[in-house]
This record gives sequence, C-alpha cells and structure tokens, in this order.
Amino acid sequence: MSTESDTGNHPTAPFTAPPGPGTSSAAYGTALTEVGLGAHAAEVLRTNDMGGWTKAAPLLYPHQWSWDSAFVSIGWAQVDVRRAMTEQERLFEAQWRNGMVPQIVFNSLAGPESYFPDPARWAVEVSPEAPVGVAETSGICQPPVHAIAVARIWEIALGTEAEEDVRTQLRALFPKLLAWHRYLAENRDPSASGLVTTYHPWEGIDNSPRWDGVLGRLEVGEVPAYTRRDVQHVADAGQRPTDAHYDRFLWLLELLKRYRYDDAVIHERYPFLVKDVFFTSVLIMANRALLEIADVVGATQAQRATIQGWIDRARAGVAAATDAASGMAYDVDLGTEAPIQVATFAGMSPLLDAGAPTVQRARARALFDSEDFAGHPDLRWAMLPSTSPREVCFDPRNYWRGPVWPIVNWLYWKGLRDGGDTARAAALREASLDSLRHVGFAEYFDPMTGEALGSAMQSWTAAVALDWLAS
Ligand code: 2M8
Repeated sequence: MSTESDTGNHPTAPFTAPPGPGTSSAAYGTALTEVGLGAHAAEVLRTNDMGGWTKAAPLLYPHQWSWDSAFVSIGWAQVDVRRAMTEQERLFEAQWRNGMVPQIVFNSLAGPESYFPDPARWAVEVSPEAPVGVAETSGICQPPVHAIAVARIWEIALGTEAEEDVRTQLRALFPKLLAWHRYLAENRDPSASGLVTTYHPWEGIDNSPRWDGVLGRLEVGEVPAYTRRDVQHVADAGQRPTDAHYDRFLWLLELLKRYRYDDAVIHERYPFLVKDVFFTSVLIMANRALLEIADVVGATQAQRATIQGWIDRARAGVAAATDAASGMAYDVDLGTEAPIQVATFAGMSPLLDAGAPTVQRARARALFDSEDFAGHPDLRWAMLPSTSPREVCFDPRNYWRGPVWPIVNWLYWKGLRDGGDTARAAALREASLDSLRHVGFAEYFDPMTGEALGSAMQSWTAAVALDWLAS
C-alpha cells in the first residue's frame, strides 16, 4: 500500500476547498457552471490521491474502499486513463486467494487512530485466504462495480494513444475480475439460487432499514471495547449509524473472525445471511461489462459461457425475488426465509440489468417515478432517495435511511440508459448534475432540502460528476 509520503498529488492551480458538510445547498454561493463543476471534481480526486490509489474521503475514510475505488477510477478516466487503471490494479493486489476483493485495503502508514475498525480488529490472518504480507485488509467485500468501471475506462481509452497500454493492463486484470465474480457466484451462493449472500451491513449499505429485522434478532455477545472514529469527523451524529447499530456491526465482525472468514462455515452457522437483490443486480451489470472486456482481451469461449451462465442464473434469482403484487425486488432473509419488505432504492434493482425481462423492468420503472420514490412531490430533485419517503423509518438526514446518494443514482442512470430508456436516463443525469452544482461533492444529501451531509470532498461523488459531465 502506498505511503503518505508518496501522495503524488498532481501539481495544479491552487485549490479552493469545496465547502464542507452542513454547508447549505447554496454551497458554492451560486450554482457552479459545468466547467467549474468538472474542475472542482477533478480537484477532489487529486486532493484525495495517494499516488496510485485514492482515499474515499479526506478524513472520514482515509483508506482504499473497494466499490468507492471502482467509481473513483471511472472519474479518473476523464482525467488520466492510465491512472484510472492503476487505481484498479492497486486494489486487486489485495485480492484474497479465494477471489474476494476486500471492502477496505488499509493504508498501513495511516495508524490505528485513522479509522475504526482497524486491521487489528479484523485480524484477517486467521484466514488462509487472506493476502497476508501483501496488504492489510478487512474481511468482507462490497458490490462488484469494478468490471463496470474497467469497461468504461476502455471505452474512453479506445482510439487514444493510451489504447494499447490499457489493453495490456486489461489482459492482466481480466483473470482477476473473473476470479472475483466466481467468488461471488460460488462462495456467496452455495445453493446456486442466483442471489449473492451478503454477510454484513458494511458490505455497502451500512444502516439501511433493509437490515433492521435481521440486526434486531441478533443476540449480541461480548464485543471488545472500542472507540468510534466516524463521529469524530461528522459532527452531527444523527447523520451516522447509532451506537446500537455499531454494537451489532462489531459483534458480527467477531463472529466472522471466529469462523475464520470461511464462507462454508459462515453459511452454516452465522446469523446475518441475506440474499441481496441490489448486490446481485450490480453483479449482473458487472458480468455484462465483463463480457465486453472478454472481447477486448480475447477470452476463451468457455470463459464467456461461464459468465453468461452467471448472468442467467442471477437474472432468474432476481426475478424470483420480485414481489408479484408490488413489482418490488426484495432481499431474502435466510434466517426466516422471508422477503424483507422495506421500500428502499434496492427494490428497483431489475432496472440495473438492461437484459431483465421487459415486464419486470417496466414495473420497476413505474415504481422509480412513483410518489414512493423519485416522483415524491417534496423532493428537491427527481432523484432516487436511499429509502422511500413514505417508509415509516424514513429519515432524510441519516445515512442510508433516506438521503440521496449520487453513486446510486449513477448506477440507475446507467441501467436506464443501457436498457434503452434514454429519455428518463437523460433527465436523471440532468437532475443529478444540477444537484451536484448546488450541493457539491458531499457523501450524501437531504432529498428534500438538498443539504450536504456526511463527508465533504467524497471521492466517488466527484467521480460520478466527471462521468456524467462527459456522457
Ligand atoms: C460507508 O461505509 C463505511 C464502512 O465501510 C463506514 O461507514 O465507515 C458506506 O457508505 C460504504 O458503502 C462506503 O463504501 C464507505 C466509504 O465511502 O462508507
């Protein structure tokens, strides 16, 4: 992992820091022009650049996060296509032997005070699969946006002087991407249901109400004492998960460690096993992208057939998890075998799969613009909030329980566009860019007021702004 001393921040004009969290929606005094937005976004990436990898955010997230870094490389592609590929290469250096790409690759020089939980708490060396001696990582993973990012980088590199370099990098990365997707299709789905099992809220959507039922059933055992670092950076703790959530997150970590991060044992004994429709739909989108990369690198017929098989199985899994009455795709709680019927952004996951059955997509599309979601009359912008404003647990300021996350909207924008719904995709892009011009590159924002929340200068928010500007 890179060091603080080789931050490699590119020499640029003096940087005026974008406004921080809590800044009103008139974050920049007046809304930025397109040029201003792009310049600021690139500056956020440069500021968070550690020379080969990018911090997810300057203080709150000072390490390399898996799906953040995938989005970040999409942003880098607009600035420097080779640097975009390096971001992915660095992440995949920390890939586990079983193919898993870890949620966090720690900057070993940042010190234990920089973020909690730190490598000592994860103690991944208990697993024979961990990349011990190569990188310090956490022991779980996040949605597989990587192949989607790499396909986008290739699209941008095509026809430029970087094309052949990038093709060479793609050849080296392809087997790693394939191993990553195989890990998700096999280790995370031993029953071949088509749906990926998620083990932990930190696998992406931390305190989403999707997990409340499972977390509520947990009998929390002894968790070694800990100090939360996140609330030291986000002054308003109401924007972050509660302590009760953290106790449960940490108890789950203790169990994963006890089971040596062994997927077979975890599937047998562990109490947080959720068949995740969003994670699975991102994997479908990623496998479609991997087929595009397969063409570029000259993959074998057998490899292509394997990827297509994963797509077909996952598509059937998402279809089976879609509620006939409402059209919502629901996660399945393996503890009760019951669907988790909470109205969140994940319910419209079939829109992420451009090849999903037309009827299923049409129903998801209607839900998307219904008053339960992006069509709610009180929204500042017609964007998808993380939780429906009509859900009882909706909280417009608390993390994944209501705020808008630009990266989620980027995924839906891509799903709409690739599925041929170009007018809706264009409108979502417009609304998203307008929101970013007013809000800045906050981690997330209040869907009703547009108030910037969480961390400022969040890398992945800047990255999707760059991609939207160029699209
Ligand atoms: C958030 O999660 C981290 C743990 O991974 C945290 O709250 O400390 C989530 O939004 C996650 O999806 C994201 O990858 C991470 C870094 O931006 O922050």
